[in-house]
Amino acid sequence: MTLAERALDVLRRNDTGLFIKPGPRVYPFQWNWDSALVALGLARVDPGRGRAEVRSLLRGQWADGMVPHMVFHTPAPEYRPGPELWDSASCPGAPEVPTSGITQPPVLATAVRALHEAAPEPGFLEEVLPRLDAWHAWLGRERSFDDSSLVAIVHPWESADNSPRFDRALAGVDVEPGVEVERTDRAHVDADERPTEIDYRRYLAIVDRLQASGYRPASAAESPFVYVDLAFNSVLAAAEVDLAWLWGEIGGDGERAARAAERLREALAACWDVDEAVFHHPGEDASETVADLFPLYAGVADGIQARRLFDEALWAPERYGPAPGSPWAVTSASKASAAFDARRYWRGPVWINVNWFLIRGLERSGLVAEADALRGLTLGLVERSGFAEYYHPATGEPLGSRDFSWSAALTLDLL
Ligand code: 2M8
Repeated sequence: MTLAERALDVLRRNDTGLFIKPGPRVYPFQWNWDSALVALGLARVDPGRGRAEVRSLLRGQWADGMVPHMVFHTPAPEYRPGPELWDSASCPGAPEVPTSGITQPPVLATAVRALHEAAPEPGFLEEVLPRLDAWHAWLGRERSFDDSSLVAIVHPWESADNSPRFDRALAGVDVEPGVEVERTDRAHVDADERPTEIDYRRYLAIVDRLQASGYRPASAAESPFVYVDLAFNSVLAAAEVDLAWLWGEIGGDGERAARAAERLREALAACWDVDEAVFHHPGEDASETVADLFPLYAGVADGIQARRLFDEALWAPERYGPAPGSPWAVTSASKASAAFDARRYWRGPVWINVNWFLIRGLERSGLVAEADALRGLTLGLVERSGFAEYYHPATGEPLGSRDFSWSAALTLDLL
């Protein structure tokens, strides 16, 4: 089988009929940005199935516009925490299907654009654009945090959960001693590749506290965990650009999306650090994780910034790039960071979705040869090690789940 045939085969095997699960065993439910990235890859080979994925995710949308991070279409007692933890039925505005009460990086509008550009389906944009707009508007309304226009996340599960960039905010979350935590994840994946026990307890403690307000704290600042994630905001900025463009396709009103895109992009651009050659919150240290590179994906780096970011960070052997003895890039945390861990997920390993966002960002910044180099390296990794959830940067060893859907779907797009 060719690489493309193998990728499609993974998606077909992970297809439950209702949705495509992220991986065959570890992740039996529908996850938000997983399904969006899957739809985006399917735009290349089967746009009809891609649109079905968008529709199934939107079945989980709440009345206030939020599209949740997990949708529990069917029971899967082998994964904890599942619907019993979230108890969405007791929350006002929750949909009929059980879901989680938090969200995830909003890639969906970008996927809808890819599907539309591949093969427009009459009526599809009219059906989904108002719903995407409601989700993005909810983020701007409920998750505004300071005067910067950037939005906050209220749980690490809303982004790359185990990343060291969340450590400081997470350390402030109190956990009750002696509470038993059921770790179904470690039935399938080695413990040294997954979050630690204390971090898992903190994840559950945040859910517990958010639940008291039906997952709608009076403001993001009221949440036990709050973080302004540049990766999440860069995804949102690009999605607002795509949504405004999509509204234009049907002569609709893309004004809110266009204005939001402009504000977000301006705020991201203001995060440039001329000394470190990466983006981070002004007045704070760099996170030393790939989030510092993500504004590239939002297209906010000028020519000089993009060049420096590539040479001095993304491709620099001592930070995120290929190095002698560690040829696989981009590492999810900088190798120069004290928190770097080559095996533990989001704390160092290479991810196909991260590389995909950065390849798009390099293209957007006019660094086409550099984008090609990263594309070549990424495809070389899946060719060699299969469609893993993440990979060891030194050995290329597949880690986490095997036959991982977004790795397969994004391979289709990269090819
Ligand atoms: C991971 O998150 C879930 C919890 O939501 C887990 O650890 O069990 C993260 O990598 C997340 O970003 C991803 O969407 C999810 C499914 O692939 O797995």
